[in-house]
Parts: sequence; C-alpha cells; structure tokens
Amino acid sequence: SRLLLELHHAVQHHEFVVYYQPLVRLVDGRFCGAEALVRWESPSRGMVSPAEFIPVAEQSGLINQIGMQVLEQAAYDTVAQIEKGMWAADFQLHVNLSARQLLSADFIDKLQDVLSRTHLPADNLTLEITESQLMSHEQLATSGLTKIRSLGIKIAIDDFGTGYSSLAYLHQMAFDSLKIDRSFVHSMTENVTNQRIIEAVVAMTRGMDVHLVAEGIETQEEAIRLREIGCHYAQGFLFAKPLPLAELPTERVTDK
Ligand code: G
Ligand code: G
Ligand code: MN
Ligand code: NA
Repeated sequence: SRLLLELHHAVQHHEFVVYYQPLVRLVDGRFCGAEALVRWESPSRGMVSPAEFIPVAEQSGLINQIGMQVLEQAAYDTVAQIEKGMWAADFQLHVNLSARQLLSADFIDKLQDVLSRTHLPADNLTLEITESQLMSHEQLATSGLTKIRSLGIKIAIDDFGTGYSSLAYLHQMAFDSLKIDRSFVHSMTENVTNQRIIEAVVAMTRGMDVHLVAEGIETQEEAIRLREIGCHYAQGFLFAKPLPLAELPTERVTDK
C-alpha cells in the first residue's frame, strides 16, 4: 500500500518524533516519569497519529525499526534531562513495545546496544506491553519479559483490564507495574462498577511488589478518588497531554 511505502521512507529518513506524557505520583503530584509516544511528521500527510500507522508497522515488521528509533531518541532525551537536573535521577522513562519486537530474535541485543550507546541506566527504563498482546503470545512473551528484567529494565502491563487475564496467570508473569486502562478510570466517579473494578485491582496487587498506574485521568475528582482507593501513580489530560520535550512542565523535580 501507499502508506506502507511512505512508512519505509519515513524509517530511512527518521521522520518520527517522540512526544512525552508525564506520569505523576498522586500523593504529592511529583512528575516522576513520562511515557514516550511516537508521532510521524510526514512531509506529505502532516502529523500522523500512531493509531493510524502502528498497526501497519506491526503487520509489516517495520515496528522493529520504528520501535528502536523511538527508544533511542527517548533514551538520549532522558539522559540529557537528568544531566541538566530537569528530571530526577530516578526518573522512569516508559516506552511502548509491540509483541512483534519482543518476539524478534535480536531484540535483546539491540536493547542492550541502545542502552550502552545512549548511557541510559537500565534502572531508568520501563517497557510497556499491552495485556492483550501478551495474552496472544503467552509462552514466548513470558520468556522475553524475563530476559528484559534480568537486564534491570522494568516491565509495565499496559491497558490492563481489557485482556481478561486471570489472577493465576498474573502471578506467574514477570512485571513491575500495571497500568489500569483508561476505560475504567473514565467516569469512575459516576459509574460505581468501574470504581469497584479498580478497587479489586488494588486489593489483588496488595501483597505484590507492583506499582499501580491509572491512565486517562481527566478530572481532579478522579485523582482524589484514586488516591483514596490506594492507587499511587497516574497519567492523563488532567496533568498534561502528550507534549514535545520542550513543552513539558519545566518545574524542576526534587527528591523529597
Ligand atoms: O499517543 P496516542 O494516544 O495517539 O497513541 C495511540 C496508541 O499508539 C497508544 O495505544 C500507544 O500505546 C501506541 N503507541 C504510541 N507510541 C508507540 C510506540 O513507540 N510503539 C508502539 N508499539 N506503540 C506506540
Ligand atoms: O495505549 P496507551 O496507554 O499507550 O495510549 C496512550 C494514549 O492515551 C495516548 O495516545 C494519549 O493521547 C491517550 N491519553 C492519555 N491521557 C488521556 C486522557 O486523560 N484521556 C484520554 N481520552 N486519552 C488519553
Ligand atoms: Mn502505553
Ligand atoms: Na494504555
């Protein structure tokens, strides 16, 4: 297709830019991390949303190259921000991963290569994979996640709650955080069922060493409620939409 041809060209000419959406600690509002979200600045199409081209990139395998370009750019940015004192030493950079990348034979080598070239400490990196992608590649994905974590990189399960994984399955997975899908957060203050689901996730992970992140927070009311329920981190338009690095909140973060 035409889109695929243009996407090939975009990979060769590095037409992708990385936007960032802050991750906030609910107890004090600290800007403690950010999710990298790719955009395609196409000369002919203008700014293209990942929702439009990620599926094509996944199908064609181009996601392997695009994913690495995003990771490398985000890693350089993060190292520079930490060096300038704009981001704290323990800042968490979150980068999305497709199952296709996790399943590719040289992924771990390329990952290590990016870390050593950019000097990003493994400690500062969290890779996100959606619950539904994990569910459809259970065996391979599980061993891939274990390898990633053995490098000191953290794993987040993205869009959690939409993939119907069982509690038993969850306990055998190797992950560090769960990102509660925004469909549960949205209108939770009016919809008791959604609130009960989030409470259940909090209860379920209580004995586990897991960070809970709520996605899609749009109102102060939702933030307050989530904090009361026991969810520690949040992301959403209430705090900031995905922004270019230069437009992110400039407030210096301090270790308290
Ligand atoms: O930023 P936006 O809401 O338009 O993102 C749409 C979707 O694209 C999200 O579900 C997000 O997970 C996905 N996405 C954004 N950036 C990347 C990326 O670098 N790699 C992968 N695999 N998916 C991404
Ligand atoms: O699937 P993933 O969680 O990676 O997707 C991130 C996407 O969610 C981004 O494209 C971003 O634009 C979108 N997003 C982030 N915060 C909000 C929010 O508060 N409300 C809505 N509706 N979408 C959001
Ligand atoms: Mn994500
Ligand atoms: Na998500």
